[in-house]
Amino acid sequence: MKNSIIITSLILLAGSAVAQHDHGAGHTNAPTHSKKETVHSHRAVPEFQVQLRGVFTTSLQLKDALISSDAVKATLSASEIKSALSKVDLALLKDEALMDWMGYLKILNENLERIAGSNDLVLQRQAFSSFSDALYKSLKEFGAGGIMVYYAQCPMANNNSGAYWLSDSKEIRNPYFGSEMLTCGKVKETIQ
Ligand SMILES: [Cu+2]
Repeated sequence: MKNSIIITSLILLAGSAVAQHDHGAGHTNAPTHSKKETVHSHRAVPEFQVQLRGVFTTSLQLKDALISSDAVKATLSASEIKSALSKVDLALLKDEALMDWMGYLKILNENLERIAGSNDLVLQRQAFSSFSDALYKSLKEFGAGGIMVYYAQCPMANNNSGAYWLSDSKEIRNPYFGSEMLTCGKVKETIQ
């Protein structure tokens, strides 16, 4: 089941890549989202937004597990998010939006696997940071299906280079240090 979804995804991605990027010589395959590049706006159809919203609401359990420094609960939550991700229908997207989602999906799944496959909170929190970045980009690009999402940052996480998380509340509960630094952080952006 899982493998067949991944294989289907890769086929779609490969097909799409050929269609999008076979423009002959002179076309550079630059990374799609470098910081300076204009952000593409691909608001997805409402059905896709609802599915993506399901991934976000399921991800709140993972955030809460990390807030309470519960590595076992984090592994279980990561598996549930993978299941929510598998319900997101690729057929609702096309062209560049599909390419973008395939990129985010790969990062989301890879980091969920890292979390599900570890009992080490340090590793889980690193993976959660990458997961949160990709989920943030997805929600920002495709829309959050009518709910308010808070994007918060703790500047001390990741050895003081900072890390972000997504929440359904503007109240700060930092998932990166647990009780050591529970209320450290700041809401940087809200997404709808
Ligand atoms: Cu902090």
